[in-house]
Amino acid sequence: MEKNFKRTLITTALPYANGPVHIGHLAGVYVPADIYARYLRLNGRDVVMIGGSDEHGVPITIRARREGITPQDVVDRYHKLIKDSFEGLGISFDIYSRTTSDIHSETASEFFRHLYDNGQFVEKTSEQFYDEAGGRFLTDRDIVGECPYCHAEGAYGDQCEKCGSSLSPTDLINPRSAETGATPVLRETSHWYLPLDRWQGALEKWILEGHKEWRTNVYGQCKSWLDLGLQPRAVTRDLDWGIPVPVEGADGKVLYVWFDAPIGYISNTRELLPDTWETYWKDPETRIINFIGKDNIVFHCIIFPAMLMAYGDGYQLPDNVPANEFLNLEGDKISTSRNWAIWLHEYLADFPGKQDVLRYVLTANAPETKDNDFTWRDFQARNNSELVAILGNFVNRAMVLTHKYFDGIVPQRGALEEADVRAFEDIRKAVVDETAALEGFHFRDALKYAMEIARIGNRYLQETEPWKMAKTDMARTATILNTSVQICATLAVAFEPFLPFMAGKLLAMLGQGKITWDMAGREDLVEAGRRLGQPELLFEKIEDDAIQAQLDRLERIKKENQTKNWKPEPVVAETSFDDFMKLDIRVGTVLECEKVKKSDKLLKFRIDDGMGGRTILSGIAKYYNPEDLVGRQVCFIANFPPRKMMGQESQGMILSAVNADGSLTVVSPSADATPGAKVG
Ligand code: B3M
Ligand code: ZN
Repeated sequence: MEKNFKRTLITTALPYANGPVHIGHLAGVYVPADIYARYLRLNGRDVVMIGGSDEHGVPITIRARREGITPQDVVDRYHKLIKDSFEGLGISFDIYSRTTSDIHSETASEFFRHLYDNGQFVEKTSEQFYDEAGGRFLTDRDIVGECPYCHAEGAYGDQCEKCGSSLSPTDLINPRSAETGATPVLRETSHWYLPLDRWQGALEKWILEGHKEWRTNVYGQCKSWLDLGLQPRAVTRDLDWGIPVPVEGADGKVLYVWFDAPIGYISNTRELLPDTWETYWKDPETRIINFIGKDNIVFHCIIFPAMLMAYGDGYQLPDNVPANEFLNLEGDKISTSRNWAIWLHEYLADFPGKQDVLRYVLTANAPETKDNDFTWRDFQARNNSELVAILGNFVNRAMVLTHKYFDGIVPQRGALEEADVRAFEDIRKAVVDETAALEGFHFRDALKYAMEIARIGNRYLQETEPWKMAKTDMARTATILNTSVQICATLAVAFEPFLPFMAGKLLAMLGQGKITWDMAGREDLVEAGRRLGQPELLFEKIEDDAIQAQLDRLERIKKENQTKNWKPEPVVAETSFDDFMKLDIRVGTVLECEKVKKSDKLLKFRIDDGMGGRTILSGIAKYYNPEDLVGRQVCFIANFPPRKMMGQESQGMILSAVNADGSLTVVSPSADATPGAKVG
């Protein structure tokens, strides 16, 4: 472990170019990877950070077919969107390329060919569904039919989206090809498999013995895969979208997307560094770190390493795979198909100039050891009470006071007093803790230590009160503000990996050019006499209406989803006419209607029931303005016993329909009926 590496290769999971990137991707992979890369660069370490779009795989072909465009159109669209939005957030890839590049298909083909030539595959024949009309093999998703459970039409060969049952194509009633409508037939096909079982021992030794320091979630998943015993995995598919299998007699076959995608890390390194890429992959003094989400652990810790070992030729395995758990959104799993996400490109458009706020919140809440929740209220609170009130506030006070008392010129300091010495000591301690946390991939903790520096700064100003001191002792004031400016410089360094936009702004204000990590905590980084820039606010308050707009959007999406997935409640057990006749349902006219005090649910009705009138309470206050109901007719059950609700008596029950989104609609006669008329 404690090896001295010469260089670091950081890889980030390649997002599918099948949709935009959302906060779950960011929190899981790209923000932590970027923090780490920036931190290493500040340390002057040799580091490259590799990214790119994963542009193969079945979902891309399905989307293309649905939209009537080509798979290439799909990936062109999303690759650009993803690349631009990463750039907008300041994710500092050294290269962000794509798996449809020539260099990638060449690299992946050569990789396959090398394994093939060296007897690293086994070939196996199996039966798969084939579309004779379309002349191609079908994946489970390409087959549709009637769901055997809910009888919905258009269920897929792997799942019914209506009732959620998971299926296999043979379960479907009247299965047919989604593309041509033909009935699929079983046909023999042969594929190449990577015999993972051959690598079982080597993988156990490498992970279970050699990498006990990995995160428990990663180590644990690997261990359970290994304990189950590894099986050969198919690395080719019958598909027309992907990298053609580069051997004779493999027409219509492509590399499985999970075979080619990780090779994308290699291709992209080659594209970035045509002459030196091999040192980043084959020199044992290179440290490879894979940033991924937890659903990718097996591919990065078992399958890709087995591929690299099978290839040989000095390929190095990752030294660490800091996989994160999942981020939820407002208590619900993030889902692309349900549109339950905050999309990066939309965030950047809705909150211009607030990239760092998102980076901050996603790091403070990073799902490092368990799933975590993003909420807009927490986003607002962290901005307003941490970024604005602690970090922004300290820097602003230090800058404004230096301008006020010393015309923005860093004053010469005198001898340090106890408070100054203590502040510097505390800060250096926080920097040491932050450094250790960063080295250990504990980015949440690292961010807390960085914030601690700003807290120390605020406490220092509170204690030394330069605004009072300035009335009596300008020499002491000079020392305090000199110290405060030094603390600002430390903040710029300590926060650069997390909040690069803020750091850039702050460094400009401080007139500070290049920075390095070892500058953090220094007492003389900004020399006396230097002219500071105009103080600018680093963060601004986020108001309720901006947050409300986001919550409204999510509420709308939730409603849409409820309506889309809604099924009428099953009809209850049979009953008889006689039983029905026991309920006395009548029409009444609403004479008065008002909200019940202290209840957000209840409305109180005065009803003309043709029998002298009655009072009924009904839980529909969320869906109606009481005034709008006056004069309308309703149906109500007239022979329920009176019942107390919120201290008031209700003499019956107003009938309403329960809608897909849970809202209630009052049942009214289609034309005026006589008050008191019986319904039946
Ligand atoms: N495209 C899967 C994912 O986004 C995938 C990662 C590839 S990394 C080589 O979950
Ligand atoms: Zn179903």
